Amino acid sequence: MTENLATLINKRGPIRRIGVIGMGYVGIPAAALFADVPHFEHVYGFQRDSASSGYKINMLNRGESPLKGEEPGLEELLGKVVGAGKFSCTADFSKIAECDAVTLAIQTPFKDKKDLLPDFSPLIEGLRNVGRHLTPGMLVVLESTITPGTTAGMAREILEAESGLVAGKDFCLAHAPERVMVGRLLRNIREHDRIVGGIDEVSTARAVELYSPVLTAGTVIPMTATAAEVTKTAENTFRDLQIAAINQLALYCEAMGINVYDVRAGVASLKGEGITRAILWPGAGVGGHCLTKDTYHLERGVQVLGGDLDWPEGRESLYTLARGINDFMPEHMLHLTESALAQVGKTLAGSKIALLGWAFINDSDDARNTPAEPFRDAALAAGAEVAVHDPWVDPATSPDAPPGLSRDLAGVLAGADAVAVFAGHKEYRGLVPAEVRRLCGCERSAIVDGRNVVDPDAWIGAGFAYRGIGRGDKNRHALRE
Ligand code: SAJ
Repeated sequence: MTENLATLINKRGPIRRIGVIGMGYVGIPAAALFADVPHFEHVYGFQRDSASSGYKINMLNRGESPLKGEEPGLEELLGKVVGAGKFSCTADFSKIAECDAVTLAIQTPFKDKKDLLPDFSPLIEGLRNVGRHLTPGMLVVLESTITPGTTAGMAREILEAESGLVAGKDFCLAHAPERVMVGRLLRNIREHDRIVGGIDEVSTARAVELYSPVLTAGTVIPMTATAAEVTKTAENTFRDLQIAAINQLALYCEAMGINVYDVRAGVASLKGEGITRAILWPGAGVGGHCLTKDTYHLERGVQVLGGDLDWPEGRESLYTLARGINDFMPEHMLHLTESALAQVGKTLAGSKIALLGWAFINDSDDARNTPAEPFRDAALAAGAEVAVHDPWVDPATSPDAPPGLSRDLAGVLAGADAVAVFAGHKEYRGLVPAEVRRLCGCERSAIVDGRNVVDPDAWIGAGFAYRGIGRGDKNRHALRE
């Protein structure tokens, strides 16, 4: 099997031309970094010319980044590689045939988390496009986070069916999961170690050849494709678990009348060899395209690959339990809002809530699966009016923007009975209680801090009813005149 493949690779020679399918938060920085490697001749960014995303093609070919949030160095790098003629974006997928290596960075959301059904339709379409133009000796890499077993299973089948070629004999196939975070995309790709897993050794080696030149600080960690899939889904599942642990503790601290941040600092102070307390930060919930679904990819992987799992039938897994805790936090924010409104003699019904921060993460335009959405929906269902403000999420272009999203803070605060902070944007860290009170224009208003961005004493002192996640030491305060 692999001799044939090894011969094909030797005949083809070193990787020179690369294709990246999916011009999003993962594909754009990856393509730009590949194009910046001196010995890679050209990189195609493949993007469907769709109504919602087609605009990216011309922007990228002008060397402009369609990503709104702050992405240090990305615009400059795009300008450089487009200017040098090393990167171009196209909707002509037939150019895949010119490539030595093609990567797929396509969203893999879940259709139904309860039944663990992922929506692989965008990925399948991408794989079909690759399969149609696959040539012997080419390398195909899945960068999307996927259910363990997908690379050697569904992906291989589609590529073989579309191309008539055989993976591991006629072409290389691997998984090299992305590990990027918005706001530091280039740095993450350059500096994080890169997990690379082929369906066989030749595929792994070819993928190592592709990624090594891009890394400045990280190293490539080779393994099998399935181990790479489990590594990625597990690292996000563990992060979600760590966040659930501190969120549960925050709920306990509120009930016990103490400050979770004191406790967190205390727990984090225990250091020494072998002792690391990866204690994270509590908050209004977990959003994004990763932590909200990767647990389910891992759980599904066990179903797909794990024949003889020794675990009591029907007993919930620790990981999905953690998902449940993090999904509860927006509801908890509503309970805190209700309690604060009651302290100023109001109810959810008939009140106006100013929701500050629609993005799922600080100082970013990324609002995928934002925890602010279930809060807004529940508050509306309870008869409240909800006005949403976010300085980053663009109402005009963001596919995740809620109706009425505004960048006019004064307008959103006008008449607000309660202010609920869902994202820790820097714009909210400087809010002045007296100014907010003036803008709200109400006799009494409430502030509910889901990201620990405000100083409770300052707001209590200004006559607000204050509530904060984990702030049991302040949530039972008396109202000030
Ligand atoms: N969050 C908390 N408390 C924390 C950290 C995060 O409530 O202490 C919340 C955030 O507010 C956000 C959500 O969790 O709503 C996710 O935040 P994140 O910082 O995990 O951001 P992601 O989802 O973009 O990044 C994660 C990272 N995974 C790990 O660190 C294991 C990143 O490295 C991955 O590349 C990314 O998922 C991904 O693409 O998989």
